[in-house]
Amino acid sequence: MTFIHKYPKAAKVSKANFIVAFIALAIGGFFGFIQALHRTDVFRGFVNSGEYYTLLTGHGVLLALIFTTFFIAGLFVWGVTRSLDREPENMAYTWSWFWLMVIGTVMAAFTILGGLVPDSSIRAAVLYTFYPPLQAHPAFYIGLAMVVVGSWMAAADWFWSYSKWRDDNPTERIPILSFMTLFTMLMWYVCTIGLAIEVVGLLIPWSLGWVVEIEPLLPRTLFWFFGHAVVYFWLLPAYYVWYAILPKLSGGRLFSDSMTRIVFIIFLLLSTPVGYHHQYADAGISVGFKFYAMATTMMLLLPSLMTLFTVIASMEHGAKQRGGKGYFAWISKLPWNNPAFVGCALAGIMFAAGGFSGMINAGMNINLLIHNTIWIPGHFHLTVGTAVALTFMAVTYWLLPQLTGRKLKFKTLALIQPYSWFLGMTLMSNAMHRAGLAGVPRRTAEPEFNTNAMNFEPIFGTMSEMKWQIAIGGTILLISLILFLWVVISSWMAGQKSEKPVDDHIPEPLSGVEHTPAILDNMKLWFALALILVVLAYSFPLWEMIQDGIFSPGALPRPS
Ligand code: HEM
Ligand SMILES: [Cu+2]
Repeated sequence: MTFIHKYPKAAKVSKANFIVAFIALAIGGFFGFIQALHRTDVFRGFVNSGEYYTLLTGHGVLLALIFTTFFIAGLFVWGVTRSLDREPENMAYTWSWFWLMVIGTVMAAFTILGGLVPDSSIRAAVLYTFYPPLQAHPAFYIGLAMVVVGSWMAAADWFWSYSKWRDDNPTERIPILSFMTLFTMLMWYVCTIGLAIEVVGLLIPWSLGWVVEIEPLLPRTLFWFFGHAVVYFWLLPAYYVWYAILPKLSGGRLFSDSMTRIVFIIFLLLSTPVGYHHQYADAGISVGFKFYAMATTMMLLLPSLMTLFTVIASMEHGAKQRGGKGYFAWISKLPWNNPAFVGCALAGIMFAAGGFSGMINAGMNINLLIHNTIWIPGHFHLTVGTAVALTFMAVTYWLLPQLTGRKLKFKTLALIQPYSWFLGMTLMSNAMHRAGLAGVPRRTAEPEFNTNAMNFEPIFGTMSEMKWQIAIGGTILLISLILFLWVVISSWMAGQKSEKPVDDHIPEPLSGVEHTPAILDNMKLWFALALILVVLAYSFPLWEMIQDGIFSPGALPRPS
């Protein structure tokens, strides 16, 4: 018996979410490949430079917003169902949030792709941050709003299952998979408040022409209220996999239940108040508030370092069960031939590298050196583009058999896939970081390497070498993506049917829930604290903006 035999209804929901996620991944990834060739001047025949921004918007929205959200929904349906041992409470309700998100996605995608139709008035080349004064067709914002409302309903679905389970199990501790899900979604509720106010209060009325002018600083601030926490909305499900599944894949057990819970609580508390660290270069926000955001951001290093420790300790335990010895020699005993393990492990290594460049982004003064350069895409292709995306791909190799009741096909190709993603990303991201240090901007269709107007002087290597690394890296990534889709589609369609297509048992943690203080499960307490921290972080700067005249059209806010 595996998941699909025990919970056929939930399996269907998870699979439906995964289908949408993988379509978004396929289209978005293909756009990424075109971008990598176009902006390096290696091949510019796919689109013209005006259309580049349409592709870039499609790439950012489809990958960072749609692929992630649908994959996370599929993963959480699996985890909540399994850990509470119950199917969703009401299937009509469950399918309604799924379809709401699908319709919203189609609307947003349609407006973006409209930009590729000559003379079309439907377009949305506003990039995935959609800052005014860039304006999209109203259906773009309405579609995205539907996706967010759908995700709120999905979270409510999981809280609903949880409360029913609680009625039947009044004294039990929240099972760890559900704990991680619920805390991630509490954080999602907090941070999407900013996005909802921005989209519903400002952007939709403005795109419909009901409001003539809006001051860019306010939507930018509301966007980043959401925009930093959203990175944890992507990352926490990857942590979920690293905490709950990776130890098992390494042949061991999770090191500590309470450490896991503490990490998720810290993320709930600190993810939202730090949004200003994306606005270090924005005028109109006093430097003191930016400093506060920097300090809280640095505190967020703590739960990531705790994760590093716990995950490596769990892997070491696994390797030692398999006969590993010594301080480092155990590493060779890890299952380096299991694609699900390899993908998660390589994703973790990339995340450590992304953490280092992230610290530079987070430093208020050093940030100015790399602000809006291609260093930034270099950074987030390590974090969301690999730590998250590669973990999701890898765990699919383990989840898909459970959801379909079929064995994985083409194991060798599946094994090459994470290694090739790692290689492609090493090339592309490394060169992006270095080109960014030399001053090459992000979000531009032009090669910008050796024009007469500007001469970018690298500290190390040459511009042409970096440009080729980006193009070759992007091509290897596309090949890796095709391998992934090939393995998934063929296993899904034609994998051998089996009662137990994969070992899906998850062992108990080494230090279990009996050592975990009960207060960690107090959701009301942590949620209230999170709200208080947000109010503290945002009320003073917003008040300052109002004082500066943000609501009088045309008035330029200045810090007082
Ligand atoms: C096939 C693999 C990929 C390739 C070749 C690729 C390539 C690129 C390139 C070249 C850019 C920079 C464009 C510019 O600033 O002018 C970019 C931007 C971006 N990529 Fe990727 N990428 C890939 C995968 C991913 C994944 C998996 C994610 C997220 C899950 C992602 C998220 C983003 C985002 C959010 C942007 C910024 C868009 C913007 O500035 O509005 N990419 N990508
Ligand atoms: Cu951030």
